[in-house]
Amino acid sequence: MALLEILHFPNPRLRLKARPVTQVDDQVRQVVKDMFETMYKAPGIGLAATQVNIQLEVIVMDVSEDKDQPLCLINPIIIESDGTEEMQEGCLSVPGFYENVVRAEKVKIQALNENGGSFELDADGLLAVCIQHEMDHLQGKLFVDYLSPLKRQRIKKKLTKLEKSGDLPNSSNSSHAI
Ligand code: K1U
Ligand code: ZN
Repeated sequence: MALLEILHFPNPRLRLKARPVTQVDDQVRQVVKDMFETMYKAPGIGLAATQVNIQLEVIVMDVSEDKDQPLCLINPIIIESDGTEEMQEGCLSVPGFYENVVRAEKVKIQALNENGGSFELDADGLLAVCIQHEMDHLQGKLFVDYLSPLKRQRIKKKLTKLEKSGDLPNSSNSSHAI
């Protein structure tokens, strides 16, 4: 297994669109394993392949308290959505910043698992938010895109400075005021 490097906003590679996986083979399963290792180490509750510079529609997640419910989504599509909900979000690619975002309250998705099997999942709460956040990554979209241009610009400036100085903190151990 290998730890993968997580790209940080405003890296332009975070804006690339992922392409669907055509065959869920051993190479894809290795990417999934490496992404789980990277997500758990960060630590985070989700990770999209785009964040580790892989342009494939692959997402790993685990929103459980005990970190014992790994979930892999390959080529996910939202087939139903309902309601709206506002929740605070973070992002491993935007370390240290947490902001409220409005998203669908419930989503039903269809995806492939790491064995290539198709499944459907009804999600609400944090799981629904995380799925939508990660699916945005696959389209090159970040949660900062839902904020005002002023807030986004401030975050960009701070992260650019921190990246240059080598002081970029881990997302889980610090937060910044904007
Ligand atoms: O996509 C990512 O960068 C992962 C992101 C997922 C996410 C979090 C919150 C709302 C929507 C999507 C994270 O995991 S940020 C880190 C985080 O939330 C966390 C870290 C440690 C413990 C618990 C949560
Ligand atoms: Zn994110």
